[in-house]
Amino acid sequence: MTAEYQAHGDVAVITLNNPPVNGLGLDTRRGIVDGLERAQADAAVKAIVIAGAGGAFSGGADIKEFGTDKSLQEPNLHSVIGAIEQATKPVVAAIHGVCMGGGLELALACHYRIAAPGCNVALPEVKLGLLPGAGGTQRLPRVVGVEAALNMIVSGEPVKSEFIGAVPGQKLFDRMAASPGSLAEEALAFARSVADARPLPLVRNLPCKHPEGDAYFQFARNMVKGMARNFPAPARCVDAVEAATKRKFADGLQYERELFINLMWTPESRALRHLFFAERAASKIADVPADTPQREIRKVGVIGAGTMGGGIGMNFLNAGIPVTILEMKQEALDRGIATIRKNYEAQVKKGKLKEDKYQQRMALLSTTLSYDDLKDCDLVIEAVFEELGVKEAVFKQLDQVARPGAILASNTSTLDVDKIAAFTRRPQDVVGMHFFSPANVMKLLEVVRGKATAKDVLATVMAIAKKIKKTAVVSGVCDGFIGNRMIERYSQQAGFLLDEGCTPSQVDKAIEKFGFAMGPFRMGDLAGNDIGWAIRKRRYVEKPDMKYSKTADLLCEMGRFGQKTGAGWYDYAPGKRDAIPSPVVEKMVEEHRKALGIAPRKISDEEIVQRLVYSLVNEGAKILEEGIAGKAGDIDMVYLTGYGFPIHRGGPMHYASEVGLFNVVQSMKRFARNPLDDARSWEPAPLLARLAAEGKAFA
Ligand code: T1G
Repeated sequence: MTAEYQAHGDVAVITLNNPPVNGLGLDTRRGIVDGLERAQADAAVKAIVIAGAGGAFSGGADIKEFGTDKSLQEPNLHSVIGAIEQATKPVVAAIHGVCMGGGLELALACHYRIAAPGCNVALPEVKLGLLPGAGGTQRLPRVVGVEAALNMIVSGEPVKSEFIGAVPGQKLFDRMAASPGSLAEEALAFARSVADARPLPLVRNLPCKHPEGDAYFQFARNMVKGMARNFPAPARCVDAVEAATKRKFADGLQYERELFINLMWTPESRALRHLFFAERAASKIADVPADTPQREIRKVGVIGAGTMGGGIGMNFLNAGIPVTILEMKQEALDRGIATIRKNYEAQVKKGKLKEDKYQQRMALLSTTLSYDDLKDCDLVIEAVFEELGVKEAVFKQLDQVARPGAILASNTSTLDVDKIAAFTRRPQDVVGMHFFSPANVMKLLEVVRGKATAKDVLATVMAIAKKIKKTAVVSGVCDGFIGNRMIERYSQQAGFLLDEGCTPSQVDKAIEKFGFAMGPFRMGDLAGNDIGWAIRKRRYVEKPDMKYSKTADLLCEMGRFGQKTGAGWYDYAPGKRDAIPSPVVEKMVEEHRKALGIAPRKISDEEIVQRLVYSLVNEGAKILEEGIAGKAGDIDMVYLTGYGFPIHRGGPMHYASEVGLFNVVQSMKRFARNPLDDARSWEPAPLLARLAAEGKAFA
């Protein structure tokens, strides 16, 4: 059983023991109810304690059960909560570590609660697109007050138990234990002290009012509307808590239940639940066991003090890891260090970084012009010019000086990591660590696994990625790895849409309405259109049969590289970043169409979005099938954390599964019939075609 029963004299203790966070799965719920029955049937038992084994009281309902009948199977969480409230002997919750979601709701049903300090207390359901669905919106306001409860429920953020316990008049905790270590004993003693107390106190019987109800909830609704653009749950949280102040408890509970069930089936909640697991699964590599020994990373070397090198270095400084940055020339080094200082000083100015922390981080930074100073680094990351010859020189030097066992990483965004590894006598120590610009800001890190990359190198890099707060996703070696390989198809479609009748701002507006942070043309102007130009020039040689719109090249031939040249797909006022539709560009596109004899047609937003998003999906399916990405969820994580895909859509692969792969393939067949499009690129990846034919989704 994942809920163990033990009598300690006249107190029965039911211990939740469902690792890793004592999720309230069916088996655990059964164990609680059985334990309550056993304790009430035993005349020697005067009181009952519910506690959690390991580091948590309970992390809430078992999210893995959502969408399965297990989560509804009796005893469901409501029945367990009812059994606790109706117990004939006092039930005391002994809370430590983590008390979240259904775990907190279960504790709120107990007659008493004793908490150890340091426990994270939260109702985080809103982060899953839900709201507390087992009484949390009705009980929490009754013990911590309406406003504190609503803040916790709408934010989903944890609050430390000692902070709550210190609030005058709070009724969440009847007692604070001295420490997590003394909680068990103190809970037993407290249970004995209330063994004869009658009537047994119920949170549901406490009053729940707000002095300026209507005004407060109107204010709350206005606040929530601003922060919850694409998500329905926060507004429903306000509705549920308001019901707690206006309806009888039972009615409020029923209303909460209705709201919860409705939210459970929203695409936004399905997307957030998918991403909850996808984010955690991304750090797991199928053939690298979780207990693979890791190499210790005490000191990091970065080669190249340019924009990328400096940003990469900052990640490690921020995590308290000493960094040595190597450059070839002193002025390049000075420029790089000055940029790092400027970045930190900007954060200090905004109050995001304390001055002493800034100084601490700079104290961890050393610079050098000599490879010899990298000899005791445990991890060296090169961020030099993206040209294989330059990488070869760097890795040959590194091979000479780096200590045995040092991990040698390349920040390359397109080059073959296997070729780079072959420049050394230690290919097993070579890996790609592809950061995204700005490297100290973007969460995504593509960890590129070479054929020879050792498993402990991968395990170490995935662990250090977590330490520097990156979302690491493993990619195999191919041109563009996962993200850039997919965005190439996306950009290809964006160009065709211009040829066929769209303006840059029409395409951008359509995809930004879908939820992307930035459309392809605004993105190009930000990143620099010359980057794509260089890749296409290479592509024209390597893959002459690959079709592209010429507009992007024409734009670059006009020197319109984007914000960095003051003009790109859009015009920009001097020193400003606001994208202004450009008559010059629109004229260039019109003339280009005329030269091709293309009569422009009106293209719907729906077609724009489908062609852009499904081009990602099709390439993603190929990446999955080739084993470049291990899981569809990994591809979603790449696109969310590196390319601004809308979170409420769950990522390209999840979104395609939601639309239905059959429908995606049907649309692709329609696009393939468009003579101006590239029929070949709409041939469904075999995996996509198979899943669609079988009526399946991406796993
Ligand atoms: N259900 C199932 N698995 C869970 C889980 C949960 N509630 N919480 C965590 N896990 C798994 C997670 O997938 C990972 O698994 C492992 O535990 C460690 O997680 C009616 C319906 C608790 C603060 O939203 O916030 O109650 O990858 O890496 O950093 O109102 O997990 O190892 O196989 O995050 O120490 C509400 C979600 C549910 C809490 C621990 N509860 N979890 O953080 O570890 S809905 C939540 C967290 C609900 C009721 C409703 C965090 C944590 P694996 P981790 P961590």
